[in-house]
Amino acid sequence: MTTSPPRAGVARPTTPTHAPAAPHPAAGWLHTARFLTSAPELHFLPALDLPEIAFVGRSNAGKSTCINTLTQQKQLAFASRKPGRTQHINLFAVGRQGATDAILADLPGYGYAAVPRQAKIRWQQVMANYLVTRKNLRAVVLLCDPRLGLTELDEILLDVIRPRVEQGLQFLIVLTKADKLTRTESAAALSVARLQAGGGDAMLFSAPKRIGIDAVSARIWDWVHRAPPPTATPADAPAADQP
Ligand SMILES: Nc1nc2c(ncn2[C@@H]2O[C@H](COP(=O)(O)OP(=O)(O)O)[C@@H](O)[C@H]2O)c(=O)[nH]1
Ligand SMILES: [Mg+2]
Repeated sequence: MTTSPPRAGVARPTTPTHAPAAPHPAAGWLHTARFLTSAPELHFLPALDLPEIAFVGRSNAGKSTCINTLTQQKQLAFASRKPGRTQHINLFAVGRQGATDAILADLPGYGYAAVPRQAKIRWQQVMANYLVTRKNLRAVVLLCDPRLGLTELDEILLDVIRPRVEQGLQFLIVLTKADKLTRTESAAALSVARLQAGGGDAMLFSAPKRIGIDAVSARIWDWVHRAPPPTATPADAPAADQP
């Protein structure tokens, strides 16, 4: 039997072997993110009973760009970058209006050389206090420029959260600006970061090349909608200063 060639300009109907995959709900869900509140210290933040995902990293690591890319909003993370607000913890609500089911927390960037010493020390206290005692913290995303690798302050942060990671706090290193690396460099940076992540994971990310956006979005969605909450919260743990 012969088949006639398709006429020019007329697409031959094809039967797809697989139905097109339904889009993952993570992207649409993250797009609902909106500014909730901003606070200079932990005790000014509202106590919330929703899983919270904290974004941390040194200044210039690409944290604002990552949050804006994941939420598909050009100004979300930059909107809070008003003078005097740079050292604040900014919270964003996620979920349909009236059905908020998670919080994104944008923590102040650290390691910026021009910041006075007192401000650096204050930052470390605010950050450590938040990471150790924020009850509803479900996961930490550490943004890292793989050309610099983890810095001393990143290592301190890892030490601070390690006990909570052992209790089920989720942890992910996002290697930003992956477009600046060759394939070989990316693979090497990823395996180093996976070792450094301890109980967590690492992923490559690039805003302009759109690398890792779906994977990081899906991971955040899973933390909120699939992962079991940590086994112990700071509320369950005995206070350190008790006999
Ligand atoms: N090439 C490239 N540059 C990026 C990427 N993400 C951020 N940047 C750039 O890195 C600089 C710092 O980014 P920003 O998001 O403000 O970092 P933050 O200080 O951690 O919030 C800016 O010039 C960004 O344009 C990326 O994925 N690829
Ligand atoms: Mg920023």
